[in-house]
Amino acid sequence: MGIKIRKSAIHNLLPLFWLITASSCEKKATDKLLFTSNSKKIEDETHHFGEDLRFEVTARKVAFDSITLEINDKKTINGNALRLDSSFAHYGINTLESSIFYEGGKRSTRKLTFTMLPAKAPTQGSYKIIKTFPHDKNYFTEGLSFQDGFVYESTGGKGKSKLVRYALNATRPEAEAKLSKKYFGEGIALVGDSIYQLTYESRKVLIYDRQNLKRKGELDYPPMLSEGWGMHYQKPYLLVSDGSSNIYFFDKRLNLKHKIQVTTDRALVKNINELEVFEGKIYANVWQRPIILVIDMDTGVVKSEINLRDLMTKHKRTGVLNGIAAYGRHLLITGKNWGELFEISIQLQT
Ligand SMILES: [Ca+2]
Repeated sequence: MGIKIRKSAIHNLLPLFWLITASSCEKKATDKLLFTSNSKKIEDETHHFGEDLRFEVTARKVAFDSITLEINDKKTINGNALRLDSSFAHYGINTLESSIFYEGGKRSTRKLTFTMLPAKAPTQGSYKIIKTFPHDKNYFTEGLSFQDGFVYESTGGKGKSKLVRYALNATRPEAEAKLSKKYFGEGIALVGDSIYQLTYESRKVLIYDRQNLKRKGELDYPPMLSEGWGMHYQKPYLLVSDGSSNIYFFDKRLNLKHKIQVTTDRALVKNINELEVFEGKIYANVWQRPIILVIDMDTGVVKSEINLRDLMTKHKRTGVLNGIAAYGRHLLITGKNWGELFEISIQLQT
């Protein structure tokens, strides 16, 4: 039941609301008259480590005493310029709060964001098909893992979502768990004796026994995750993507430990999807693009990009690439409703 408020009570509250709104609007307007700054330029431009970030203020009508800058709640400096350093800034979106002190202790604060990108462009990696295995065309692939001779796959679709386990080369699963209609299966991670499965919009991680694929628990999504897309377990972290540029690092109970933002020299990369950690780097699909990104696990910087467009064209694959699993020194890759699962080797330039 909703909370009922008498009309007269709302009337009594209105003048106070107007007062607060009016006074904060007035203050902002006054601040604008008092100071102008290059905040828009800071927000629009991209920034790099080793460069200076300069917050330029012009005072109008008043004389200001001093400025402090606070970056990512990590570093405060007195003054209007600082050299960008990895001890307090990171690749992706950073926050900057400026405080301008004027007329004997009065303060005007402004919050803005600035974007840090790496200077170096990703190198172009290449691949070679080693072997082709069958893949069930009915699988709307959302997550792929491989361990001890078996492929683990999560498939999506309302009423069609499943978690399946099959031997490489097999066309039928030897174990499967169907999801109820309310769940849309997404990325999976093999976590010891368990399998974690993300769901798209239901905000639940479903937990299974790895041997028999029986459900044995679930976890709620923490608030910072917008949706569940890709997942991988790299001890001690569960890596999770949610369709943004972020890759979150959680513990096994979904407590956030840290996150990275995926960047190239040109921009933040959105729609990070299925994940796999392979040879110390994160390999990620980008939704609706025929590429695999090779991402530095500490910084989020895309080191290399592998374009698989010709593989898709050659095999007339229209469903998007969305499965990556480490397979010894090679990768297994597939896509939504593809008839094949490809074993590929990767060559990266350094
Ligand atoms: Ca994977």
